[in-house]
Amino acid sequence: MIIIDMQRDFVEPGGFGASLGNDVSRLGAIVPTVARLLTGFRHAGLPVIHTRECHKPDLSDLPDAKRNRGTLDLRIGDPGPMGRLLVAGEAGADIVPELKPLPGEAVLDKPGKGAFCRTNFEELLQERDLQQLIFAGVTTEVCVQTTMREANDRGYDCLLATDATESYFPSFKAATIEMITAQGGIIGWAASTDKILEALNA
Ligand code: TIU
Repeated sequence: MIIIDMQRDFVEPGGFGASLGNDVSRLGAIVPTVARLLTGFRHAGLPVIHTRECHKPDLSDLPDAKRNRGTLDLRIGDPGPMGRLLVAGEAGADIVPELKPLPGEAVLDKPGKGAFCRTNFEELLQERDLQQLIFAGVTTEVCVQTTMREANDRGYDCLLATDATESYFPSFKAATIEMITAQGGIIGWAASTDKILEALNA
């Protein structure tokens, strides 16, 4: 199970997602569903990898092209109510408490939207001998979809948990699920948390 960026910065008021002008309540609403899926994976003894989109405190891994986006009055690295926006070690960069990683679950910090870009994600997958990846997290069309596309090109089978992912834009989530699964699974597949748990328990 790959849980993408379930961080306070995206899910809670006062974080990076809110700084971009988004209503974050849609994202907070999926936390119990992601937790249910996570519990299923933990009970099945299957590997879990958590990712966090965040930058080094000196912002040396933050390209100007990324910093100079959004509402420029509050940018990545600037101080907000949960610490500096999207900076490693700050409260906002933490994974929400309900999904706190257990010891033994990898936590991958990534400077980009996709988890493969400038990280050791592929090594983590290879060390665990993983071929089939089930994705949850936020946001569907940004970090989740980018990572699924990168994984698909690297030869992994990808499945998106449709009710354990969310976007600030409902139409973007729907379009993402459609475009991933179109053309016989051009990027991968999609299934509900209930269906995935049913398969894990079978
Ligand atoms: N803004 C938005 O929809 N997403 C991000 O910036 N990052 C992730 O998706 N994690």
